[in-house]
Amino acid sequence: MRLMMIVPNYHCGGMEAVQGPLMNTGPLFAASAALKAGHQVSFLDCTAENLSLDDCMARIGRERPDIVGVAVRTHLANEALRIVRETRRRFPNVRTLLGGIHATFMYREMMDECPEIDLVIAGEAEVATGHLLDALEKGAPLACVPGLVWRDGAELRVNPGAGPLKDLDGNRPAYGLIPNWDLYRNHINGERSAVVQFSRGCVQKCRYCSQWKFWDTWRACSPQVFADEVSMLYHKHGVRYFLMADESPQADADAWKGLLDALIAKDLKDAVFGTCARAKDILRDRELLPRYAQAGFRLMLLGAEFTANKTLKTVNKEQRMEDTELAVRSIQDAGMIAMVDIMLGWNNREDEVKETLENLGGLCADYVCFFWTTPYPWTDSYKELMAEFGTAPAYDNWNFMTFFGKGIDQKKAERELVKFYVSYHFSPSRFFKGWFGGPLPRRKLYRQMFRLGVRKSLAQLFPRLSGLVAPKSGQVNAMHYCDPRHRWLSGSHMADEA
Ligand code: B12
Ligand code: SF4
Repeated sequence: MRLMMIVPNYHCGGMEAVQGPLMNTGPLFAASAALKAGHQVSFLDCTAENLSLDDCMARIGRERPDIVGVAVRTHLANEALRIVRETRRRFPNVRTLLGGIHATFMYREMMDECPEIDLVIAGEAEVATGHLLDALEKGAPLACVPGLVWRDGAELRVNPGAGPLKDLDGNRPAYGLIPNWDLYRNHINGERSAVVQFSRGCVQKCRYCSQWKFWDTWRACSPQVFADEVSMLYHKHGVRYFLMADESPQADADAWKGLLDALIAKDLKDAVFGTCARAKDILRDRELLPRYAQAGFRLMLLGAEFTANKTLKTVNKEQRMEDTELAVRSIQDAGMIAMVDIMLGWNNREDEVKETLENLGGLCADYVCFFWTTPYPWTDSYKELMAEFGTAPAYDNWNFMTFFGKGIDQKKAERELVKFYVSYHFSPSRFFKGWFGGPLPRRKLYRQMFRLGVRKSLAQLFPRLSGLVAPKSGQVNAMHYCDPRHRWLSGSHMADEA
């Protein structure tokens, strides 16, 4: 069978503006078993190539696949439906398949709304995609494909899933499907980049988080397999920036230490790694942090989320603001850059935004990034947040950049955020520490990111300058986003029983 994996085109600023155009590895992982079973798979990243729907259809027309598989995260859902509908209209014999976190939890809503969707794989898709293509090729019953949602006449059948994938070593992403690595030149060091994954899942259960329910249990591949893969990307494809897709890669102290040793043994000069980390793992590893830097880790992203310890407790975050502050200092002392995420709007109140900005004064992070609270339908806090916010925007705007509530004037708040960015990142002490402090690799990267931040902020404040000041690669320049073109919908999107 010929499967064509498609990433819908989507740009919204935010992390793409900071990190640059990075690949969606979901379909690459999902393709692994299918390739091993001898099926043909291709990969079309409409985001990286900034392709219109027509361009996307032209590619399908050229490749003539038997089945089109579309990656669906929440912000991609509407564009995914457009692709599916247009595929059916232009190529009636091509089957349509969806996968990804949004399709996993919201398949019923999607399939009810769009009869052109033939199939959905719910959950981790490595094993199921292989089985599905085998079954379609042999005309075998679809009931045997784990986690598959399919149409049996007018009925929707939901096959039991296989559970979390255990064999991570045996199901590595098919990076070989990437047609052009230059599409993924990041903004951090300007080099080719790859999104890589060591572990899946998280050991915490934050109430707002959309991730831990998807992955269920925490697991990792073996450090050697991961290091070999990274080394292959470095030597064969010239990748120099690696962003980890993991939620909490350091959760198992021994596995993480093994990974650092394996990477150090590879001696990948100039390789830069960025990863999320929990403050508590950083504090546990304070002695080990120089080894992180030695292995190439330069950019550590901490989810501080809230500055008020009371809110952190309410959301089950299992960390205090003091932990983040100490983790930030420890990361910097070890010669790495500490980025911190803050979530705004939880209480739908302007004074909370103001208080958060005031409380951040004591945090010495190199960069602070803000996101608006986004209540995904399958999260524990969804109902209470929606009761407060009342309305939800169209899925295109579920992107952490759009605030759902009426209690905060987003435009006004973002003007305050820009002022905060300038005063925080240009404070003389922070500026000198970042620009001149720590070892050379840290200083170099800091300066590069600082210049980028200045250019992006100028483009944000004075859009007419963006042609002059913004980087040439990538489609996105604004750090903030609120797209008035999208319709605001009333009503809620209820979680399904997936
Ligand atoms: C790396 C990353 C990025 C990178 C790269 C983005 C990219 N192109 O993928 C950057 C930094 C640019 C980024 C930006 C954004 N991101 Co992001 N990102 C991630 C991160 C950390 C890893 C993604 C990943 O590679 N996962 C590993 C793969 C293997 O998992 P997977 O995609 O779920 O794939 C599996 C299954 O879902 C399935 N599958 C996936 N696709 C398909 C397709 C088919 C056909 C099939 C059958 C199966 C299938 O099979 C895979 C293997 O089992 C995730 C969190 C996470 N751990 O997933 C957030 C995450 C995907 N991002 C998220 C968001 C919201 C964004 C932004 C909107 C934020 C912002 N405003 O900046 C932007 C959107 C950018 C864009 N253009 O789409 C959310 C999405 C939430 C949701 N419910 O949909 C996540 C889940 C984080 C979160 N906190 O909730 N992101
Ligand atoms: S620590 Fe991060 S990944 Fe883990 S549950 Fe909380 S928000 Fe989600």
